[in-house]
Amino acid sequence: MRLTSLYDALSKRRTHGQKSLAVLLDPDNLDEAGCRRVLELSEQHTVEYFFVGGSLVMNSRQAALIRFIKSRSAVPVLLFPSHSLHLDNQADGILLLSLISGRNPDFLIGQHVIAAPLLRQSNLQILPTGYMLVDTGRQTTASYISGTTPLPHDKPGIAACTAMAGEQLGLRLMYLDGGSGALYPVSPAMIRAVRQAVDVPLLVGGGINTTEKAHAALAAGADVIVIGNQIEKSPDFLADVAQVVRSFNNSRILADSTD
Ligand code: 1GP
Repeated sequence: MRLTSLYDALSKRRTHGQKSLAVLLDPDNLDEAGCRRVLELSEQHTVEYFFVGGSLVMNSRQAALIRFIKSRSAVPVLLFPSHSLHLDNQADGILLLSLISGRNPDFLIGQHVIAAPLLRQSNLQILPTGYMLVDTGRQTTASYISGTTPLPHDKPGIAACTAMAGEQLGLRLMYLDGGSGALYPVSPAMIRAVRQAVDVPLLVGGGINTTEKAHAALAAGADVIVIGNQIEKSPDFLADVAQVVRSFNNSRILADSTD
């Protein structure tokens, strides 16, 4: 399997220390007005990716949402599927998630076997992703639906070894996720431990609902922060968090030019 241009771009950004913002749009939660507002804001503030998905997605709503985004925005759309049926060729790519924090074979490999021939026929760029759910204070839809136990919040060492194993198995991205609407985000200590353990780009999401939490995740080593709920609730948060990412990237450019 050839690595894709979306992956190459992300990997290059990581090499240059450039951070990215991904906005998660859940077809089951978003109304048209909210989506319109998010798309308008993404014209003025840099959003690197739209992730589309959720744990209980209805396919017709997902297709309509992707069509809506693609008709109005040039930002790449990546599927963030919770099931092999959640494929859609209108998107640019797919986070092909293997739930490596869990021990449910269906989400480690089973769903992927079902999806493989469909993916082969599609034009979707494939981003093989080690997906790690982290305990963040309450059971999330993702851990309930997947029937898996999330990584303990205060055990960065387990997360680091899990990511290391995922990288050794050939996964090209790691995603630490507290789950949508997490009570608190993945800890900076865990992000740092995973960052030190692997070289691949690191995505972090779940419960990032303030600019301080966004900054903390980036400072600890996240390459991409993923935000869903808070932008759904209050679309203008997109502008605030994009500003945090921009200042991070500008300070890095400044540091490089004075080296
Ligand atoms: C969930 O990481 C994403 O899978 C986003 O979480 O909705 O809490 O921002 P939030």
